[in-house]
Amino acid sequence: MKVVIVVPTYNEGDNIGQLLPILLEEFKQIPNHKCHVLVVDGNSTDKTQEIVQSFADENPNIHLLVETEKSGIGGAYVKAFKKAMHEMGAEVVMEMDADMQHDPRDVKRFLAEIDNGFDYVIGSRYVDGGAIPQEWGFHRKFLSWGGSMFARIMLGMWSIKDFTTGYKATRVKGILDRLDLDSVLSQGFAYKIDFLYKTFKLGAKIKEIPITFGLRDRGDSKIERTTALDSLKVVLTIRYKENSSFFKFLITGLIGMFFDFAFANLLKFSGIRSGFSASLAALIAMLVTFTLNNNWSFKSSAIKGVSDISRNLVVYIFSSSLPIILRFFIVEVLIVSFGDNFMIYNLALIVSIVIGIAWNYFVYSKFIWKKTNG
Ligand SMILES: Nc1nc2c(ncn2[C@@H]2O[C@H](COP(=O)(O)OP(=O)(O)OP(=O)(O)O)[C@@H](O)[C@H]2O)c(=O)[nH]1
Ligand SMILES: [Mg+2]
Repeated sequence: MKVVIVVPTYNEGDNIGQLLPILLEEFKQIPNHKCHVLVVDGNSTDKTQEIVQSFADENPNIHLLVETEKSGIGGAYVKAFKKAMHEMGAEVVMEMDADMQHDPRDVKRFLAEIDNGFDYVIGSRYVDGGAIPQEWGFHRKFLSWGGSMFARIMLGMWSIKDFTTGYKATRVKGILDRLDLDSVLSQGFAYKIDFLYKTFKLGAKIKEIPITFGLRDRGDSKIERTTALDSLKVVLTIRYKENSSFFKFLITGLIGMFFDFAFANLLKFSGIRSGFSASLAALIAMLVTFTLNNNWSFKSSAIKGVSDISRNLVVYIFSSSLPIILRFFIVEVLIVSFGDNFMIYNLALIVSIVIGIAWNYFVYSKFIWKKTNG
């Protein structure tokens, strides 16, 4: 297969001249694949481009792509992936740093897993046999490990251990050629989390292999101060996009509560009997939330037409009332069992609110605004 190893560089003049000859030597040990290197340079101000160009002049397997402007590592990879796929005919694309932190002698281990049928091979620092530099300070260790753990929990991808590693191999056919490269959520290091998630969602066969992440011994780190924040933003954006109707449903619930309180007071003080005011306010709040849910939270499956709306509104009011009735029993049972005090009462309220949210979301999304195929 044709393999293109993409190496992003920004002022890596001290490293790239060391890496390229090692890679060329390695390629001799991988005779079953045609291996190429594509260096994508973010318009370095040092000698990186000259060094790579002189290698490219001598070796048909080494290529240089120069960005007119540094666009961040994510932006650089997107440009290079496009060139690798559309101009170079890559069947496998690899990601590798220029600063020798990724051992170039591991390339064959990645390709062996592609040969075994895997689509996406991740060089992982957090599986057995993998390692991060012992010299890293607590801060960096914590950010790297904690970041992966956070992404793992938030994205529900339990099978993956290392979310931010930069050493990978991806099959083009069916995987990279199905990713929308232009909609990448970050131009910086956090693109890695975004692509990993999207590749996972495509149903790629993923394999994590252990790698030892070395220490950068020359040149400066390009990792930006904002990387952690940017990664957080990417993880939350993915979660929001996947669950936007749930978040909108929650906000609608809060707005409903506001209407409930406002009308309960407004009606009572305009002279209507308290009991009626309270019940009428609940009904008004339900009409408001039904309208918001129909036109916003579940907009893609919005109900139209008077008869459909009326029928579903009745189901809505009925089903939304059930958790309120259940609340009576939860509060009573907990108080009888654990004592009648402020803490137990409010704990019972929280339990019933959580049950209510879960029940309502279940009924709304599965029955009232169920997704129709297509
Ligand atoms: N083209 C391009 N390459 C970049 C950019 N930012 C970083 N790189 C390259 O991406 C690779 C990874 O960056 P590093 O600074 O090594 O990040 P790191 O390995 O997480 O951090 P260190 O351990 O400090 O080296 C290196 O080869 C960089 O030269 C960029 O904006 N554009
Ligand atoms: Mg590095």
